[in-house]
Amino acid sequence: MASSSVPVYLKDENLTQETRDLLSSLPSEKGWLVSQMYQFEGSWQTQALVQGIVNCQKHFEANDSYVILATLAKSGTTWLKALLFALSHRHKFPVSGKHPLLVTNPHSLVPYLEGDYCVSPEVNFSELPSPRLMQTHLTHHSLPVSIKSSSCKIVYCCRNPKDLFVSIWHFGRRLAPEETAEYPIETAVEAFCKGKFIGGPFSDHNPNKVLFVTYEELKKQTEVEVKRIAEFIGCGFTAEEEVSEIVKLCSFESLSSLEVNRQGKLPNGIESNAFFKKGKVGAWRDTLSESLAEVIDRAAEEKFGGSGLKLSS
Ligand code: PAP
Repeated sequence: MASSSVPVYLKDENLTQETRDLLSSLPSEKGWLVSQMYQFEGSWQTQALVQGIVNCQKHFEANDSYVILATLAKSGTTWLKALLFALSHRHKFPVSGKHPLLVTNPHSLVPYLEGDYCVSPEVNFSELPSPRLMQTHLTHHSLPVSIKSSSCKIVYCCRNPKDLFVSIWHFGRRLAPEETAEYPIETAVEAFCKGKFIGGPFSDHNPNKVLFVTYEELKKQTEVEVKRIAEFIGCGFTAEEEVSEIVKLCSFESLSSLEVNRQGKLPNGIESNAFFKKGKVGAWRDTLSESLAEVIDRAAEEKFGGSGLKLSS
């Protein structure tokens, strides 16, 4: 993979012999975004992410004060990172002051658990202010034991599969044009429906002790949902407090127009503006034909039908 903006978790460096041995025993397939994906504990990962998962499962110690944001990539991670940071630190950083979100990309304020562990097993989160916010794309099954056994909170956000696919598709083409060039959109939809994308499949992300949020509800009634999230993570709003300022600060329009999110790169090499494309529900219509949309709808119906979960747009 030649692109210079490729983040560390898509590269094949820093692999231990133990991980190399493990990888050689796993099912693998050519991927979109990366040349090879590996099926580890039921989901598809890059080599580096398998290393990161193994490292964090061994070494990460969550305690009750952690709040974990769990998502599939492109389901609203950046937005939720901004909201969780703004909510939980609002007394230290009032929206009216010099807010860190005005000068820092949300990804630099909330660490990416298995992504940080790709680089080294020695990751120190002790400097993070309390409550410690952490983000993961892992399924419940793969989470480090301490996350499951402690009383830390998990906020889980998901998104309708067509917008999710289209968001991944454009991100992938931007990040790794040479890899995705050989991958027509029809093949990518087929792979997506079979769960063959990094972090996939999209149906097996249902952890238990969680607050369940959807991108679509968050768009539709942002203030109501943001108050619900604040209550859940233990920093509910008083009757006098205004939620609208935080909602505005973390909105797509506000974050995507900030200099820090328009220019430059994150420490992992991804361009900061890659996380802000349209930020809309139903934007899949600009990319997917009706017939490809139906392919995803059918796959989603097979996975979610009968569960009561509605992710339509
Ligand atoms: P990640 O998992 O790689 O961090 P994630 O933030 O989940 O990505 O997804 C990016 C999507 O969220 C983009 O959607 P789109 O491709 O359909 O446009 C991006 O535009 C959208 N997004 C980013 N920030 C916000 C925000 N503040 N409000 C709403 N949507 C947002």
